[in-house]
Amino acid sequence: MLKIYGAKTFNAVKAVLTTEECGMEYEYINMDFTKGDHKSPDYMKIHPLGKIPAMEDDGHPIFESNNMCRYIANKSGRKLYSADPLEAARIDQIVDFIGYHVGKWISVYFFQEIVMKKFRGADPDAAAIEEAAGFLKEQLPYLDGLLADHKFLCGRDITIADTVAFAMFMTHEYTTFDIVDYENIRRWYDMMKVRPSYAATMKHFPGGYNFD
Ligand SMILES: N[C@@H](CCC(=O)N[C@@H](CS)C(=O)NCC(=O)O)C(=O)O
Repeated sequence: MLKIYGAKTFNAVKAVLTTEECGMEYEYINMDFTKGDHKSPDYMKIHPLGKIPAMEDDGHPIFESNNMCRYIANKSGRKLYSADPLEAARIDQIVDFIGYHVGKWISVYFFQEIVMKKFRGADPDAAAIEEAAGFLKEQLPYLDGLLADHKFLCGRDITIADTVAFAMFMTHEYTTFDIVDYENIRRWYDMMKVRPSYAATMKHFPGGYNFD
């Protein structure tokens, strides 16, 4: 059985949401950053850098959340992924676009307005947020356009591009990042949120990314 080690972070949500969508059995192990669970010698055998999330499949350690999602999808019989190289590349290009671009900038809001403000008691860096907002303004219309033509980011079926992106977009509920100008992203987000996988996932993350 899969063992997923997570905490309240979007990277952990990606992995659990993907597992739920794929209908795979798993055990969720909640890691407490404040107690240093992620730096314990046992956990460092699973993730050598002591980062969250990570997983084990029959004792085999796997880390990096997008890679975990792809592995889970492949293992499930390629639900949410594809055996066809071209289809797989089309899914991966959106996963990478989220990882290297859109998600990177959404993370700035998460870091500044949740990590810095709530955990470190510091004022969010307005210039960093403004820079992120500028890049998102350039990048989000592309995703909105994809969703104008399709129900999901890569077509009519849900893929790991959706689960990876959704976990990042959840940030808009807890920070000043907003998607009000993107009608199709909003529709997709609301549709993803009523899927049974979301409710099942959020049992492990009570309160979402809110740490009040
Ligand atoms: N690229 C990695 C990021 C993992 C990561 O940086 N996790 C953070 C929390 S979001 C962490 O564990 N930070 C604690 C640390 O680095 O000590 C992934 O997608 O899994």
